[in-house]
Amino acid sequence: MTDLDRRADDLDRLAIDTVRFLAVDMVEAANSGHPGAPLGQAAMGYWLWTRHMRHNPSDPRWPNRDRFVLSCGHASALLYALLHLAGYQLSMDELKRFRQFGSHTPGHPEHEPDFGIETTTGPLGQGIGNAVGMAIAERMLAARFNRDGFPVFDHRVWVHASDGDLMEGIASEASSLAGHLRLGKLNVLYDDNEISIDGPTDLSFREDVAKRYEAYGWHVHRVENGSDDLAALDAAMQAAREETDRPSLLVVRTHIGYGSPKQDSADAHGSPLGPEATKETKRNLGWPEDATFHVPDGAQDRFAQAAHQGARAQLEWEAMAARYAAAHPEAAAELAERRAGKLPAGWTDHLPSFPGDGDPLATRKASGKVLGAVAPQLPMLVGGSADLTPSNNTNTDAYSDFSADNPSGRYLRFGVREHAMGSIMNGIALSGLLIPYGGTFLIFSDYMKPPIRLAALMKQRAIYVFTHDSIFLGEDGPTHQPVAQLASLRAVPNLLVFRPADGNETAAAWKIAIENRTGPSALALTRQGLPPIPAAAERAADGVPRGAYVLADCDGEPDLLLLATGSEVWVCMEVQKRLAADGVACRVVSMPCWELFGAQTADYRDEVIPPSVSLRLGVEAGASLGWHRWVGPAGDVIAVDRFGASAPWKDVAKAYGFTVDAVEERARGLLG
Ligand SMILES: Cc1ncc(C[n+]2csc(CCOP(=O)(O)OP(=O)(O)O)c2C)c(N)n1
Ligand SMILES: [Mg+2]
Repeated sequence: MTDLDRRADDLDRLAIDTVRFLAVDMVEAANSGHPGAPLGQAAMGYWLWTRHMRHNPSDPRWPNRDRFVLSCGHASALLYALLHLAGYQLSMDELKRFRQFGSHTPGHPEHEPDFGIETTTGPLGQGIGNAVGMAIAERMLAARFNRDGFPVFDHRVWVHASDGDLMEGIASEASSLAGHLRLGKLNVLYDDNEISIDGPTDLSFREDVAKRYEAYGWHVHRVENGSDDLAALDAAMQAAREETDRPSLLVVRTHIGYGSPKQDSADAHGSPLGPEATKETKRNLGWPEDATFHVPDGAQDRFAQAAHQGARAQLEWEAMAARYAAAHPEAAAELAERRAGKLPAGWTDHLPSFPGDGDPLATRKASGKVLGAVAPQLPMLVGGSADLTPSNNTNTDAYSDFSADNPSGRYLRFGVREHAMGSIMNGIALSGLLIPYGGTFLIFSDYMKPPIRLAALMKQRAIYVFTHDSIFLGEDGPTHQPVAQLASLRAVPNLLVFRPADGNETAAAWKIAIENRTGPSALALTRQGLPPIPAAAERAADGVPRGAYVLADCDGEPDLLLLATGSEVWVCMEVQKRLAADGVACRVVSMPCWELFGAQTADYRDEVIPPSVSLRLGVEAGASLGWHRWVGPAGDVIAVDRFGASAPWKDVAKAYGFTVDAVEERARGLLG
C-alpha cells in the first residue's frame, strides 16, 4: 500500500495536501511566487470551500453566491488551486502557466468574475476594505429587494487575511466601520502565522489583535491549530455563520510553509522551496516525491459534493426568484434591469441645466444640485463622504443614512477614513448592481490612491467627488491645497479625471461618470464660486463627452489658443474678450477631461487644437506636468509648480498669476 492509498482513507487530508502541492508545484514551475501561505492556509481554505461557503462553480456570477476574498493576494497559488479543484473553469494548464504572460493565473489575483476571482488583491489590506464594501452591498441590496419570504440577497463574505493585511492601516479603518455597521455576514479568517517578510511578527507587531477587533465590536473566535485541526476550523466557521449581528474574526493560528523544512520561517514566504526542499516536503507529508501537479483519486470528491450543493442552492434560489417575479413584479423588473446593467429610462432628463447668466456658483455646489436632481431617479446610486459632507455637497434630500438599523439608507457616513472609503467603494461597485460615489478634498485623494488605482485596474465604476480642487480653496493654506494631485490622477490608466468649468460642465461630467462602465471617474470641483459661462450652457453637453471643445472663437485661424480647465476657464474667456477687442484672433478651449480628449479622432483633436497654431497658453491651477502634451514646444503654461499659501483666494490668485490681468499679460507676451 502506498502512502497515497493509505491517505485516501481520509479524503479531507488528501484534498488538503493536494491543494498544498498544487500550490507548491505552481511556484516551482514559475520559479517564483509564495509557497508559505498556501501551505499554512490550505486546511482553512479547503474546509471553507467545501463545508461552509455557498458557491456554485458552474455559475460564478450567481448573484447570491458567497463572496471569497483572498486579501493576502500573495497566496494566489492557494486560490488557483482551490478554484481548479472546486470545478471553476481554471484548467490544470492554467495552473502550469502560473505567473506567465497572458495566463489566467497572474502573480496576484486579478478580478475575473467568470473564473471566480471576485477582486484584485495583493496590495495588503485592500481585500479587507473590499470585503466590507461587499458586505455593505449585500445589506443594501437585501433592503431594497428582499420581501417577506423572498430572501433574494442573503449571502456572506469570506476573507483570508494575513498579518500584513492586519498591520495595514486600511484594515483598521475598514474593520472599525464594519463593526460600527454590525456587518454580521462578514467573516475574516486571519492567518495568524506570526511571520512576515522581515521575520517573526514580534519585530514590529505585538498588539493583541483579538482584543483590538473586540474593541471594534467584532465577534472573535480562535483556532489554535489551524493548519491541522479540522474540527476546530469547522466550529469556528460555524460560530461565524451563527453570529448575525457582528462581523466575525477567526484568529487561526497556522504554520507558514507547513510541512516544509522552512516551516515557521520567513524563508517560506516568497520564494520557491527549491527542488530538494520540495521533495522533502512531499516526503514529510506522505506525498509521492516525484509527482507534480498531481490530483489523486478522491481529492476532488468533497469539492464535487460542495459544487453539487451549490448548484442545488442556486436552483432553489432561481425557483424562488421566479415566484418573486410573480409576487413582486416591479421589484423583480428593477433587479433584472440592474443585472442587465441598464440605468432607468429617462434619468438624464432630470439632469439640471444652469443658466448662462446666473450668479457665481462653485462647481461643488453645482455637483450637489446634480446629485439632488438625479439621485431620486437612480436607486443604484449610493455614496457618502469621509466626514466632509457639508463641504463636498454629497448628501441629498433623497437619502437617509445607511446604518445598522437603517439598511435601506443610501448615504454612507464613512467617517474620516478616506483609504477605507475608496476600498469599500470598490467592494460595492463589484456587486455590479450599485454605483458608489465618495467625497473628500482633492488633496486627500492621496489618502485613497491605492483603491483608486485598483478601481481603474479592475475597470470598476466608482465616482470620486473631490472638492476644494486648487490653491483657490484659500485660507486653509498649503496643507490643504492640491498641486500635484491632478497630474498624478491623470497618470492612472482607465481613470477619467474631470475638472469642469461651471455648472453645466459639472452636470455633463456626472452624466458620463454615471454611465461609464469601463472605469472610475474623478470630479475635481471648486470651493469658490465661478461665474457661469454662457457658451458652456449651450455646448457643454456635447463638448464634455469629447474631453475638450471650443468655448470662444475668432473668425478664421486663431493666432493664439488659450487652453484651460475648471476655474481657469472663465478667466481665459475674459482674456479672450480683451484680446478680441484689440483684434487678436484668439480661441478658448475648455479641456475638462484630458483622457476623453486623447481618445477622440485625430481629426477632432486637430480641429480643436490646430497643429498649425503654435502659440498656445495652458492655464491650470495645478502642476504643469502633462500640459506640454497640449501646448507643444512653443507653448507656455501658467501653472502651480510650488506649494500654495494661506490667504483669501483672490489674493492667492494674484500672487500666483491667475488673475485676468496676469493671464492677459502672459498671453500678450507670447504674441510678442
Ligand atoms: C501594501 C503592501 N505593502 C507591502 C507588500 C509586500 N508584501 C507582500 S506579503 C508581505 C508581508 C508578508 O507577511 P504576511 O502578510 O504575514 O504573509 P505571510 O508571510 O504570512 O504569508 C509584504 C510586506 C504588499 N503586498 N502590499
Ligand atoms: Mg504572516
